[in-house]
Amino acid sequence: MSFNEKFDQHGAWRRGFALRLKLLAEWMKDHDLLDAAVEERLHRLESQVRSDKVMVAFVAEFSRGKSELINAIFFAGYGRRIMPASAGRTTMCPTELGYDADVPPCLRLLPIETRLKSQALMEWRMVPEKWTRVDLDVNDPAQLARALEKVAEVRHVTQEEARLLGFWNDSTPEDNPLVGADGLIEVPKWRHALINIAHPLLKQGLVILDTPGLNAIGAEPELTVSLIPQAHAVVFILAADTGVTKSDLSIWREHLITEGDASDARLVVLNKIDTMWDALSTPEQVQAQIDRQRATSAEILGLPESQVIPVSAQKGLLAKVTGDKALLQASRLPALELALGQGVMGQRQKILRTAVAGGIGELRIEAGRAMHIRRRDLAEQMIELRGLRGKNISVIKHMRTRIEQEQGEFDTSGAKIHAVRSVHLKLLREMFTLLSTPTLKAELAELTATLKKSGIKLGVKKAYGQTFSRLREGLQKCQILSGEIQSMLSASFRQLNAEFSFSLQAPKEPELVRYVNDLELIQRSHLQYLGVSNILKLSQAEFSERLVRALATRLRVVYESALGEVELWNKSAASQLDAQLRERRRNFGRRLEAIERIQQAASGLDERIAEIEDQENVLNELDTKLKELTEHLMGGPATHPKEEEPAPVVAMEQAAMSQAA
Ligand SMILES: Nc1nc2c(ncn2[C@@H]2O[C@H](COP(=O)(O)OP(=O)(O)OP(=O)(O)O)[C@@H](O)[C@H]2O)c(=O)[nH]1
Ligand SMILES: [Mg+2]
Repeated sequence: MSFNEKFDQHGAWRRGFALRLKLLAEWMKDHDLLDAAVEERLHRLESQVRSDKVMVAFVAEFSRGKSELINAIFFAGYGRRIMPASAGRTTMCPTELGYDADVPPCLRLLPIETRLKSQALMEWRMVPEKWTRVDLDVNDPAQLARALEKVAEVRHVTQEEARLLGFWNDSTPEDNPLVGADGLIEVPKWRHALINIAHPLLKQGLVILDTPGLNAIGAEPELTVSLIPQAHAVVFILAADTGVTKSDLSIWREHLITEGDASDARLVVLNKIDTMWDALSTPEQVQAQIDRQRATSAEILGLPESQVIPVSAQKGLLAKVTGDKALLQASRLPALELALGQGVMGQRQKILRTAVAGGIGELRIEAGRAMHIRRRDLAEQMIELRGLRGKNISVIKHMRTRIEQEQGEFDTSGAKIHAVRSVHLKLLREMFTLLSTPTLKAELAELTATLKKSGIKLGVKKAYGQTFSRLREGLQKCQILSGEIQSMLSASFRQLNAEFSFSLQAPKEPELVRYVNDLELIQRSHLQYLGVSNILKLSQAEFSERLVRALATRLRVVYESALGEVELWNKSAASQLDAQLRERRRNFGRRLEAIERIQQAASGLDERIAEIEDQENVLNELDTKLKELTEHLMGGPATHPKEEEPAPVVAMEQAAMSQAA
């Protein structure tokens, strides 16, 4: 199955999943199984699957055929070349192709001058008015292609301007661009381009990143330290006619070498094999030549040969446009598409499905708990009622008094429960503060200040090291706090269980170790980037500022997801408590009501017992249904929704969180 087909299939699965999840939520709501934690869980699952984007980045020296390959794989359906691809430098700014339903088809361009300001690219994304917008007509491929030519636009600026924009550096003269006869320097006109089109694959969450030929100077730090490392797959392109050149190798080292397990998300393409098709050689000789080039390239990059895929993007595009099957085979494009499909999509799907399965498991436990309480309450009522059989009026009266007394005691114990929660909340607020944006900002402000100090050039590693070790310490402190909260929760839940025969269970503690690992990865990618060729640029204040901005956007993602996990953990504990308190109150109500009815002889005892039996049956059915629904995540019956009750503990915590934030 090719990448496109595999992606399509993945999209269909996601759509089906979202629908089934929605039906499950409705069903749960109808049956009063939707407490705050379950709702949050459903919400997460939904957005996890809906917003799951797959980014494939194309990285290489200029003119290796990145844009042409994108045309051949994704846009041959337009019957022509869509992304500009031509000899020499063509794509001048990183170009992201994706689909956002809320925005009309358009090309948005961020002027290069925004580099003079300190905001990170991620922040510019939030200010649409700073981008130049060109509307696209997807039904007119010629217009589309013409509009996209803008990503190749350049400007000519003075040396001073080039320096300010980050394209000129006096300490690395060999990397500087050539100065024109007029003394001016050519720089990209745009800093970043976003293309929004309703291409079927993009609509399903594929994001393609085309990059300009990366040379040492002028590349956006954000591209290296954030966009490329976060791509789910990176396609690195070599040209068969040049082999691995020195600059190919330095790009490979700077952007593509990753430690750890991401290696199957790296594909190396040996493009332009058609340059070896030579009418004077036999097909075998051509083949041998391609094989040789492939083996040499693999060896230089330190990869197994199987990971270098020879293709001809240009002939592949031509073959698709003209419907020439033999040429398509010869271009070997289908083999590359297959590898992309299996490697990238297979991996991605596996990860997503595992995450989803974990979420559904938790959901089941959470919803199962509510049913368990109800079942137990029914059993208790049953015992109570059976005990009333054959008893006289005074015994029944006495029982009523006893239930009322129990109810009174339970109400006063509410204060105790809240006292436990308030200690818990205090610790929790400390965690929220440690993971908050202001804390992160303060750390990074310090890093910027240190990097800006002159003479620091060689102490960069140390400066980064200090910042990261402080961040790590913060996370470790969070871990200790969460351990404390967890043991407090377990102890107080145990106590409440004993006292009120609740069945509270402390939810799984958040695993903050994961985030410590994320920090490590980020630190490593920054140091790798700086280590290669950019360390000298740190003497420029704007450069270090931009670098730290890029770092901040990545760290924020980590901190936000850690915070999210802590919140979910807390919500799950709070909503359990809420649910049990609520059910218990209802239980008292039901018991009193039953006694009343028996007293008034409005309905007999046997009738009431039969009613409870019915309810037990209904509950069993619900249980079976929930299992079935979660197992296949299939549609459920819709019945009458019930009104929702407020959740006091959760509300109280939300107030506390917004205070801490
Ligand atoms: N013969 C041959 N030429 C190719 C092939 N792929 C791309 N080219 C040509 O190589 C030139 C550069 O291709 P691009 O796609 O613009 O290269 P790029 O890597 O995007 O380059 P930049 O945008 O400058 O970074 C164009 O003239 C393409 O037509 C191929 O498979 N065979
Ligand atoms: Mg290009």
